[in-house]
Amino acid sequence: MIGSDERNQLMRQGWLVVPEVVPRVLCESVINAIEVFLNIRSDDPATWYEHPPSGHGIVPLHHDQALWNVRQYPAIHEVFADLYSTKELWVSMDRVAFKPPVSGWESQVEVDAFHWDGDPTSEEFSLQGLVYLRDTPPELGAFSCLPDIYSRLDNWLLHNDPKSLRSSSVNFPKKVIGASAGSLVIWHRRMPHSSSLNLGLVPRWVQYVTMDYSEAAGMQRHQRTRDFIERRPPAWAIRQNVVGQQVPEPGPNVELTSLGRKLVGIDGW
Ligand SMILES: O=C(O)CCC(=O)C(=O)O
Repeated sequence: MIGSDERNQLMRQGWLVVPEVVPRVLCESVINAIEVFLNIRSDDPATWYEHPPSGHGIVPLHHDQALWNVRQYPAIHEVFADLYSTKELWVSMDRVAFKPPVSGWESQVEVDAFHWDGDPTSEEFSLQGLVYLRDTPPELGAFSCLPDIYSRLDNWLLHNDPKSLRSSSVNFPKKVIGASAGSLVIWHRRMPHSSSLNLGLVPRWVQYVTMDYSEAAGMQRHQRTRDFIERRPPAWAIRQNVVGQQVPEPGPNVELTSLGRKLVGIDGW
């Protein structure tokens, strides 16, 4: 249960950690799906570096049953329902990430570029989130953000072009947010964010999950239902064309609970 204190904290500081929302067994199933997809082994470093890396270690997998079991896990919905003050939400069909410890590959990609995924000038209340699938201390490439820019964003935008974020971000303290397996890290869409270098000894594993008002602008029910049934990544993910993306994604049909059907948009609330 998220109370007004946590909601206020999220609004004020731009981020919130809800500890251990998802059971470890569900997290491990997602890790297993990533291992199968990438043909890697979590406990075998020799397999970690065979794939072309991308900034946060994005893995273009969206429709595995294990990912859906996390998305339709009731406690995740409860957290977002408390934050949005309505249970009538749709879940994102976002992907997962696998980021091995630094080993030279990180020099080829921009791993630390702070950004917004949407328009930072928008006043809309909209959240983003991820679940750490294993314990993720800060040095393990944890989520990072710039609360000082967030807290004075309107003023910052008056004096800065959003495109300058990359260069100006060096002047602001970076908050690196570690948490235990199953924890949900949520941030306001106006928070500049990134992930940090994995300076640990083991990979970082993440599933991106968020929710938004159902019927929110731009989110069409028939498109979502079709994406789900046809195992298609969301259109924005197809546009990004991450290496290894398959459209549609192969695999057996996903089973949804009655909550899951509502979170997709197949059934109404
Ligand atoms: O993976 C992370 O920690 C940050 C992800 C990110 O930057 C994003 O979702 O846009």
